Amino acid sequence: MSNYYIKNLEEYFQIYRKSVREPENFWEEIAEEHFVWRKRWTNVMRWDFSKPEVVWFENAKLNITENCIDRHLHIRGDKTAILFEPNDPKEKVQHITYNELYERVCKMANVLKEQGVKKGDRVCIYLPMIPELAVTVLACARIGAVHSVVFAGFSSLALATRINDCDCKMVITSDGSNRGAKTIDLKSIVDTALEDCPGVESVLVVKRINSEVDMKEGRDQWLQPLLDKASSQNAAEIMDAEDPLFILYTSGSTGKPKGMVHSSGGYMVFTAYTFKNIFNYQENDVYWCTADIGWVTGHSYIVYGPLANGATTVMFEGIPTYPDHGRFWEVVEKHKVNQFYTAPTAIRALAKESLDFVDKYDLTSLKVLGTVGEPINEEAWHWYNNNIGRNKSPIVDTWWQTETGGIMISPIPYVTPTTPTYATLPFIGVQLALMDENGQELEGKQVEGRLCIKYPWPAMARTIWGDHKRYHDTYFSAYENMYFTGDGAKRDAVGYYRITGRVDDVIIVSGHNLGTAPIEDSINEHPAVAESAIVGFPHDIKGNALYGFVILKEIGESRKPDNLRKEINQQITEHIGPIAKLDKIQFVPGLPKTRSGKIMRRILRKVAAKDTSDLGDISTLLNPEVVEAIIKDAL
Ligand code: 7RM
Repeated sequence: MSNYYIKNLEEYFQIYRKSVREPENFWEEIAEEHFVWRKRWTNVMRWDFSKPEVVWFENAKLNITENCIDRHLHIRGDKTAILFEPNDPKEKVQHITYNELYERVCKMANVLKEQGVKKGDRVCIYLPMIPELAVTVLACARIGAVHSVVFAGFSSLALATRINDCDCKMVITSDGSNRGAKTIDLKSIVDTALEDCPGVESVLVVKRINSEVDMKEGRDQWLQPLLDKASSQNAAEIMDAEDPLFILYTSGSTGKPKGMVHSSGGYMVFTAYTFKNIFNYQENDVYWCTADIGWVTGHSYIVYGPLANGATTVMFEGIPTYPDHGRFWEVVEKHKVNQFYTAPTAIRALAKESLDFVDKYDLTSLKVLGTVGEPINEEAWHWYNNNIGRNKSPIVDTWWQTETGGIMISPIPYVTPTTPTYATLPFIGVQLALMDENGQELEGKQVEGRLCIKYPWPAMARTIWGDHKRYHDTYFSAYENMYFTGDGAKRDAVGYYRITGRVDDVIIVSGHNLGTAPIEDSINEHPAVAESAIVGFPHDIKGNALYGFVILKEIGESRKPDNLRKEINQQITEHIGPIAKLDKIQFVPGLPKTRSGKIMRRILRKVAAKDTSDLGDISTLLNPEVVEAIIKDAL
């Protein structure tokens, strides 16, 4: 795998230029040299963004698990593939070698088959960060079933919506999960969800916390006895490069989540190639991404990207603050972690605590640090660089999305000089554009606009499950022949990109995408609520927190405001999950609206940020008088 690494900046520019001038030749060489295919493609790619239609490695056949597991067995069968670090630091660590991973995935694949899961069927995985999660994901991929992992912090309602949207016939869950000092009853959340999921025929349950659970006769089974009986050999299903590998839901500007559909071949090539170069992974390194596999970061950079490179990937069940604020650094020391990839929100939370939690540990193994999920602020960047990287480990600020499948903008460590808060340069093969509001591309340096992508890349999502029109309308209709990301960005004097944040109705809280619409829908279901609008406001740990402006019905006004606030948050927790709770709720007499009835969120954002000196032009409002009342009572 010689020419797999980018060695210096000159080489980066050289390869980048080639990837733009001859994208097909470029990706063909990568695909040919670094992966195993059952059958070669007849055509590298074709595309038409007006439909949109994108095909990579047309007619090629493969199974991604042969690339992530089988092909490593004869060269690194005894190497640790997954290093499991439990929530409780006193519980034994598990080193799962490639040989063992092969066996576990094959057994699980055979169980799924015996239970009637077939190629193309959707399987919902609702599991905590335990090895079974990675094993189940891979087992689905092995038999060609489409996995839909739902983050185990989502509520039963959110789970039910996702199960029904893609007609999952099976759910895999556990009795419960460990989170710091708490345990969560996952099985009962699943039971509640399944009251509204008539299509689910069977539930497999992993034992994790040994809690009492209800097992529904004819539907629910413990997983372990099934695994014990299963064969440890399984012939991988041969998949088309364009066959869907997984569905992963992300928030949108309507209440319904979007099930992004990812391909098998292109996704594999791009996640593996980005992983190797962006983390500079070397054969004996230990790599740790702290994300949950319930998010895309976990799919691409805990499971598929690292395993396709034969890496050792750490899976951490716990939270950064348990048993204390030193946990991350304790784990780095314990496993001699070389690459560490986390979210700015975690860095900010830990930066608030005493440096004693850091200084106790030997962090000299670290070679590359990464961030993802939201813009990192200057202060957090410096804290990370000074105290964790000791000014020696480069920080890769990686920008990408659930929709892009893999990292799109990032420095290459030891190659691209970094600038705090800048994601820097497009990755190889990624053609960016900044657009102004009139649909003109902004050329040259020192410009700011909406971030678009001009040309397909192998890991881009192919559609939204069951709604191709929405895929087109959301991403390909704003600008002709371009994918619109929903983010704003600026390009500086040297051509580096800095992401400025969302320009649509998505708010990033602690690195998680939250759509305003589903949260507002949830608030509005409260019997005392007439209407609501939520906006983000700056929060020193979460990046953004949520501020709700709520109009009450007559009946609501006689009730204690704090009780109502609690009830509203309780309801959001039930509908979506605790991540979507509001930090502040202000009861207002009205919402500022344009003549076409659109809420002018710009004004609400200023109120929430306590910055109302310049509200801009509010003369177009239908009800300008309401603005003053809102400002007067701002929290
Ligand atoms: C990987 C992931 C996507 C949104 C994206 C941005 C924001 C992600 C960065 C970032 C600034 C970054 N997928 N975002 N990475 N903003 N700098 N390095 O997070 O689908 O959950 O979110 O996250 O707004 O559009 S995601």
